[in-house]
Amino acid sequence: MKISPLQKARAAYAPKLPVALRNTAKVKVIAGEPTTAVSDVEKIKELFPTTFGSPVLTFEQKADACTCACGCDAPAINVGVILSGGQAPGGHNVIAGLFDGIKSINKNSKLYGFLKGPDGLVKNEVMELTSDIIDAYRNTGGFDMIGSGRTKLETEEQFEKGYQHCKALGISALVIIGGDDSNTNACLLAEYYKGKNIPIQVVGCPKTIDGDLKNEWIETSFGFDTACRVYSELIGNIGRDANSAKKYWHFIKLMGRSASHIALECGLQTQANITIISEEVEEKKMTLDEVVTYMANIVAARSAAGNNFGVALIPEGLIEFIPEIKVLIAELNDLLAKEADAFGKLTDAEAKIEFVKARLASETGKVFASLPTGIQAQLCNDRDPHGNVQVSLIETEKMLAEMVKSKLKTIDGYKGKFAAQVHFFGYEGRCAAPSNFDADYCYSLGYNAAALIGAGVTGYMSSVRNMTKSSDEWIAGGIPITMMMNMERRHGHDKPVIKKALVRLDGAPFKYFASVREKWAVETSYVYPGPIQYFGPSEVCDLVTETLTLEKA
Ligand code: FBP
Repeated sequence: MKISPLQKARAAYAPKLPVALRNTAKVKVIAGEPTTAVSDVEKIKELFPTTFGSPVLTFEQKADACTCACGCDAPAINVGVILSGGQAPGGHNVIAGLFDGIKSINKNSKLYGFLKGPDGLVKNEVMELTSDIIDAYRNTGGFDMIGSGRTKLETEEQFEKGYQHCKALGISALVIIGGDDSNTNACLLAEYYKGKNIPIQVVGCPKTIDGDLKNEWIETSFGFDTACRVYSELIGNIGRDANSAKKYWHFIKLMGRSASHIALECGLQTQANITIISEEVEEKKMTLDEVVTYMANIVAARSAAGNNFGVALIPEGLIEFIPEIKVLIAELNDLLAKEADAFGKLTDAEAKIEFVKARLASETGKVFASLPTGIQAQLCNDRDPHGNVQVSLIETEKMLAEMVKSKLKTIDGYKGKFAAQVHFFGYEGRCAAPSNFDADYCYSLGYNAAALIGAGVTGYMSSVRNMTKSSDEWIAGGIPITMMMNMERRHGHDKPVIKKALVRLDGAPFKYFASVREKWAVETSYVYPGPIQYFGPSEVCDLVTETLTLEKA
């Protein structure tokens, strides 16, 4: 198979490891105090009777290694690994780290990859991951080694099937690489197996480009760093083009299903003129018109200074955070579910829009009427199998560009020219070759997951922290997943879930951004981050996100 010169050279990169994991035979486990949950403690305790309260674990190196023939008398272990959810740069390195980690425990250990996500476990689609396979994927982007999927592991039937399939292969531990929901389900699986004395450990690894799986113990989810660098490179290039031609406003929607971490990080890296943060819009209860007015005023102010160009960053999840649109979407979901038959008979967009207009309540009807026709049609059309509007398919960037254009006509004294270009950056960043940060972090998370398996624990998430410091100071260990949980209302039921980390308006990254955004809006102070550097001096290769740097400052 032909590979690019970069891929070939990058395969030789040796990711860094925390000191505690550098000699497996010397790993010492330090257990902290019993833990609790984020909130709803009694309920979480009741739902996770055997895994609740486990201590935080930290690995250290003891002075002496064991002296047996293989360097360690730990038995060989067979481990299964699953990639769950959307792709994120570094997934292959988690698997490579896990492979090297279990081999360092005992060279006869085996790693099995369940194919196409959690479905592979349920349907027994699996392959052994040999060193040849692992070596071909070291430091590469993508999840194509074993594939991924969005099936949720949540029913007893799935858990039992998974058990039978693991038993047949002698698998005694599963590593689930996923976001908040997948790790919540990893914990349910751990609880089920432990509660039934089924000898299968379950360990999670924090993945998602969205950056919304983080807390005191999980500093960041992997993939966020690389994805943001790819988007920021492109935004920087666009900023430079805008500043060269001086004739376009670029409206750029950035992936991130609900949280705005990606938009904030890219705004910080590139100093774009406008960065909308959904969490702020919700907090201030801004209407769509207020968001549009805010943007149009910046366009007008720049125009008054002779700058009829700019760059605006829009988080993918924005539409769901605007309170009035949230209400509209909820009403639309109900309406179209109730009137599914009559609505289903309509074929053209115009008829669908009229159908909806005639039935919406008066306030929501006004909001609907204020939207551009294309967006009205998208709100009527794009529904997922659960009957919900698929917000990621709504072209918010286009909607805002159109609405800003109209709004400018109402601004006193505005005489500028407004021409917009729209973009959506999402999939471009999800499978990029991992930056040094993600390559190191992911390899360490996988190696650390092996150490957690070696320590015999279950229901833990692999944690490597202190990542803004040199690898000699990274702290490796395990965090009980129940510790990150609270109860939330999902699809009409109260469920235990890992608390999703939205952008905190009292957090250092947002506060810094808020202190400089007015200047960035009016002045043209773009930063051009350029492409991720894989070779060269540490100051360009070993960067840490602005978000993490500000959070740890
Ligand atoms: P995960 O939360 O599974 O990591 O996925 C994140 C994400 O990339 C979002 O940013 C985006 O909204 C969504 O996946 C897109 O999903 P799909 O790949 O199914 O189109």
